Amino acid sequence: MWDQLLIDVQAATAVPTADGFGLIPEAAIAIAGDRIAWVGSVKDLPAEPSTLAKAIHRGGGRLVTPGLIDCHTHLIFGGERSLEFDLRAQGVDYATIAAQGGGIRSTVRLTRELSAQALAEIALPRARALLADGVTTIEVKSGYGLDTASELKMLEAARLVGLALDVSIEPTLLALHALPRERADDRSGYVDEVIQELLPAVAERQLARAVDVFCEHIAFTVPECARVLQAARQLGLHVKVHADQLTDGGGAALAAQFGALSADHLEFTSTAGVQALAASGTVAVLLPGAFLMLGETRRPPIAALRAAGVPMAIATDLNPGSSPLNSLTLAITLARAQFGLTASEGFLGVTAHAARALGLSDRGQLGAGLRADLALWNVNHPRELGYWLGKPNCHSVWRGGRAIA
Ligand code: DI6
Ligand code: FE
Repeated sequence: MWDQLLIDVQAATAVPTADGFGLIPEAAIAIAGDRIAWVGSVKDLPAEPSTLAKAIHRGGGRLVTPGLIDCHTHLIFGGERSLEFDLRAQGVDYATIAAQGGGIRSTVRLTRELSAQALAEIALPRARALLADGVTTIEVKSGYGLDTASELKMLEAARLVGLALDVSIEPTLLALHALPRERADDRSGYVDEVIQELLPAVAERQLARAVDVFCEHIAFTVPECARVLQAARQLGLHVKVHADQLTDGGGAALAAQFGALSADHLEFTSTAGVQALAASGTVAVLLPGAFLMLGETRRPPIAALRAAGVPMAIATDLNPGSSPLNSLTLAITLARAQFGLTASEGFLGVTAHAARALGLSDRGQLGAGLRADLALWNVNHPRELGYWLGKPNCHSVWRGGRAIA
């Protein structure tokens, strides 16, 4: 006998079918412990539903999907940078603001001042908002510490959020984000320290599953990033790259070279970069919030990614500088409106493909053996998840078989 059985729902399983969503109109989902035990059409159940499980839940005809996965966030940070948004409105661009001491480094100052507990405390409402929007897994990057102790503190804060809230936190060490002010004259020494001190400390304490780098003219060069990615791989960590956001710096090819789980942003990625991603099986993570808030005009090469069969994921990139976007469903709509993704691409981008961008094979779809992370929605069709702008459609959220929101 199953523990729980959810009926009177329409399921979008994110298991590819001709409709693009893996729809099951009159679905039943059986749960055993924290896992899905069975998914199918209610008429294919082996017996009368009430005889099959200890608890029967009726979904009131709602849509059920996998719990959504936000595969790229900078959830942990001190302060906010609304003033910079105003500066950009007055014509000062992101790179200039960064060069003048604003940008990432200003968040670093505020983040260094706070304890792990205080950082977790101010991140909690942001995590709760994601959760209320159907998200059950949040990737969280460090990268506003820029010294070993402060980076470890950020990863600890991410862990505390996961303890305080019923949500899966997937921590990523953003090892190269910006050159800290105190190391302005010592680029190679800083990269050495990241490799010799920070990476081993994180690997030893198992504080992150992946290492990320910001490969960009205002951040770190391809050779600098390559050194760090190489070291990360040697420590057995996954890698990711912030690639080609503001210029075509070869970031996608770099990600592919190191077998990265994902290459993120990609606005300026060339055809060769797309081919490289396809060959390495790297997921393209699209970040429409940063595109919108930085007033970008150059779109990621969606048609080429699609043609090459590169899986596309969508994430909030939630951060105080370029993307203060605190809703993953809004991110879907923005990706669809700005980049021309189909409804199915939007849906898979926050479910199956987002799981792949994190190297997680136990979630992102509704299927037997996978985690029972579910979201129920007050909508008629999964198309609507990437259609409304800011309308709260999420009815309830389950994580590991338990109703949590
Ligand atoms: N790319 C981003 O989107 C964020 N970091 C990065 O490398 C922006 C971070 C910030 O501006 O604070
Ligand atoms: Fe980012």
